[in-house]
Amino acid sequence: MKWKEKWRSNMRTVTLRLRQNPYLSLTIIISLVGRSDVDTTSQWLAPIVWEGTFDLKMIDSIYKPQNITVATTIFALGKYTRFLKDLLESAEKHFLVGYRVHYYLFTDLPDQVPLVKLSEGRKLSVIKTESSNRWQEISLRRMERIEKLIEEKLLHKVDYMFSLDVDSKFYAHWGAESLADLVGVVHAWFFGSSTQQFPYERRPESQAYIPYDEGDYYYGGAVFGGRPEKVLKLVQTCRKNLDIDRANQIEALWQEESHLNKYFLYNKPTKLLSPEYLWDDIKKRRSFMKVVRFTQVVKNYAEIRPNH
Ligand code: UD2
Repeated sequence: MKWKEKWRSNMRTVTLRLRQNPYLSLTIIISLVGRSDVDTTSQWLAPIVWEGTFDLKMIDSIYKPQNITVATTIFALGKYTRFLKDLLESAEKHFLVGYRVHYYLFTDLPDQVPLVKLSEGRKLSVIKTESSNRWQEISLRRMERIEKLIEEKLLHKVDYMFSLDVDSKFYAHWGAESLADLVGVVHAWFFGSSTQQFPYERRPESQAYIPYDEGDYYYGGAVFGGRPEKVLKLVQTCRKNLDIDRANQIEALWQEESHLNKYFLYNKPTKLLSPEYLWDDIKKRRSFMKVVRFTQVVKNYAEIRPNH
């Protein structure tokens, strides 16, 4: 259908719906019209989730009756425990509200886990974890720890899962529209950049190597998810490649994020979350950002990391 015909037909639907229900929310109107200012599908036809591209009522009517459980892994080692209160409190307000969520919290300091009131159907388990004196090691070892957790506790027991960076906060709705077999988030700083500008690992000696003439998106390491069996393949592959790199005494430019990008290049995510799902507090908000759902909070790297 040509765009003009599509536009006319969309407008007819909007007018009709408005007549039927004048209180129809702006979100639904936008979702009928769609988004023309951003790509809403990848080249392999995976949806890219933006405000205005989904009908939440319909999505909830699909997932709610299934009574799904979503596991969520969070690592808070050393001084990063200070981010837990804000992250968990804001998650209870915005993250998969109305769904069963099981937070798995990895920390070396269980005493510093704040008491946050969780809604019905939601729980939190603390997993005591050894820290390291290198932040790079803390960040990249998440892969093997998630691998072990999936094998021991999540496989065939939960429906979906996410891994989230702890130095973050929810500001708006993040719901079941984010669920799929394999989910990646488009990195806020590289959305719209050319693939040559992506900070992929470019040294062929690393298992995370991606040549300059390849690539499609640059994904943030702070958020990934999907069905446990799909995420297991992802974390297993990244862990193995991180082990090979370690044996060869090379560390990829952005640690596990580089390996994640390599994995997603050859094992495409079935759903991409737009930068609404991983913004950065220090980044100026752009016009295509109708909403910021989840964002990295500002932190003083020199003060907070064990090494800098
Ligand atoms: C980027 C990525 C991050 C990861 C990292 C790897 C985004 C937005 N961020 O973040 O996901 O890929 O690069 O280099 O995509 N942590 C601790 N204690 C520490 C250090 C780290 O618990 O002392 C954990 C914590 O969960 C934190 C995560 O590791 O959220 C990533 O570390 P970071 O936030 O310092 O890394 P950053 O901001 O460079």
